[in-house]
Amino acid sequence: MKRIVILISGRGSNMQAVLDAKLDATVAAVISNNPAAGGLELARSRGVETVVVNHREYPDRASFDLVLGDRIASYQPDLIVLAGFMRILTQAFIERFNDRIMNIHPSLLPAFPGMDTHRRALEKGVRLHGCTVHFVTPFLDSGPIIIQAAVSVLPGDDEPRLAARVLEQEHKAYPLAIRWFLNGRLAIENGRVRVSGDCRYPGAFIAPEPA
Ligand code: NHR
Ligand code: GAR
Repeated sequence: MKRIVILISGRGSNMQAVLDAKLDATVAAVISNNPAAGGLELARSRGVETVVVNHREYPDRASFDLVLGDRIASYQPDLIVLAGFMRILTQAFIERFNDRIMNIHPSLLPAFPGMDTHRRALEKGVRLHGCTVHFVTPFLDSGPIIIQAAVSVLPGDDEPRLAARVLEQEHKAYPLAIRWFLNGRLAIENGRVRVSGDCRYPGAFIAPEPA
């Protein structure tokens, strides 16, 4: 059985979607940098081991990432899933787990990397917004893209409404991307992801579409 470690900072709804997805994998642990993350309690209630590595207890990013990396490595994960994880990771950390870290970002990258994506999308007046699952590289929100899901921006949308519509897509797209990874269907070639086999996902406006 493949092993997954999930990193969270907050409520953990994407973590929940992964736990609910009945993947052919064990979630070995959920780790949070934030002791108050709501997702920790949810993980415990599902019988998943939880760990807190509080970044505030470390003098710099390098020392936090070393301890975080050691805790993660102790679970020998095949895949590390960032699910609303809010700390930028150092190059040394990324290289340690090369090509085995995924993130879900709440925008259609490369638009709106970083924070406050929904507010910025509304400010720019984009008509399509969404989420992106990508492999994590040292360059923030710039790693090879696995899957994207789009939603229309509607008249009267405010930040919470738009965020909720995107989040609904996140909960579909992330388990799908993880399933593809676990089934060995993702290859990184020249900085881009090739998905092998059938990628159909009926009912959602989602890409890549089938060959
Ligand atoms: N680390 C690397 N090296 N590369 C990526 O692509 C990463 C990453 C760490 C996290 C998630 C990302 C997102 O999806 C992610 C991708 C946090 C920040 C941030 O500015 C930005 C992007 C993401 C996560 N964090 C502040 C920091 O100083 C803290 C902000 C806060 O605590 O509220 O680390 O959006
Ligand atoms: C999600 O929308 C996720 O895409 C985003 O935060 C939310 C976390 O919700 N991630 C980031 O902004 C990463 N910087 P969740 O805790 O309920 O999964």
